[in-house]
Amino acid sequence: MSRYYDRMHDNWRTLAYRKAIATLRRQNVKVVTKEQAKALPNIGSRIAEKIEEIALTSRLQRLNNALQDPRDQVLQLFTGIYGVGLKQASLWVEAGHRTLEDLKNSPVIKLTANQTIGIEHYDDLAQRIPRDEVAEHGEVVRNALQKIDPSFQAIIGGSYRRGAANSGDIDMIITKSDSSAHSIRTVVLDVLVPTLMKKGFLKFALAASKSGEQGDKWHGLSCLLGSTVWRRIDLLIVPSEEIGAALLYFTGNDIFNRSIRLLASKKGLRLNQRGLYKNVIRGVNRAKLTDGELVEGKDEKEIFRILGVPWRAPEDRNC
Ligand code: DCP
Ligand code: MG
Ligand code: MN
Repeated sequence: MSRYYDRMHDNWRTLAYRKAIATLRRQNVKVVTKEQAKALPNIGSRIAEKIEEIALTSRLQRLNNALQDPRDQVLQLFTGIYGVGLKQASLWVEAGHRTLEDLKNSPVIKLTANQTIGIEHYDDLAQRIPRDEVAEHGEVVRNALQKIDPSFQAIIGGSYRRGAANSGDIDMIITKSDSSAHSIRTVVLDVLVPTLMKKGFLKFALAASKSGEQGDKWHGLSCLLGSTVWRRIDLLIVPSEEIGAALLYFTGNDIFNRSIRLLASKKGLRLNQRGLYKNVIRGVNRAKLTDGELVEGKDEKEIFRILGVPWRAPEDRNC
């Protein structure tokens, strides 16, 4: 169900199921009845009923229906295109489109550059990336970067840093000691990316969907020499002052990040991908009124210590 809702870009339900799954994983006795399930954290009555159905019948009717409904199947196909949301997908379905070919050949649809690439590489981008291959992509980036300037560091973050056997994308955290975001950005965007494009490793720059943080990230597609499979890669530009907070943020997972941020805010602190701040003035509903003063940004372990949270290795952050 979580994967189904994720494909439908229903973030709220995806998260609800992921939290319930995490709770179930922690149990050491089989959960069979809905009452048993409902008594556990992060499991509401709707999910509890589904748990009981699965425990008793080894299947889930709601999921079978969802996977068999033809309209849902087309929606899943279309929302599976990189950069296509539920709204866009629904409009295409309403207009009578059923296949990727329909979209490509339609005389009226104007696909964006991202969507065109998303369709051309649909199967590649739907696959998870084996851990060894993530490491190889990281190695290509690191070697190119250190050839430009040996004092650069390139760390693979995201699910890879959490020890995952496979990843959805490659998250490369790029930093250099005593360096500003501006100086790192200049090297990454003006030298590293063009070099790797020319080498044929980087294939395509995806237009960022959200502006704002835009300048500190490069989203694109990469492909190992001798392979034909294109992968999603993020280059994250991090000044040395912020490397601890950035490592924390870009290691995730997203649920862990939410919890630790909430914990910080309950202690009157604020944590984001740049640092841990104090004396943040908040108004109603914890709305932030001032940025506050930086307490720690450089050292990941130090951020845990100041928050009073025992150190959690990246492998233990799969919430
Ligand atoms: N992140 C977050 N909240 C989000 C998106 C991302 O806190 N809404 C943080 C935590 C993630 C990290 O950024 O671990 C990298 O984002 P990814 O989307 O690449 O997620 P992962 O690397 O964790 O998983 P995947 O293997 O699917 O890439
Ligand atoms: Mg990732
Ligand atoms: Mn990513």
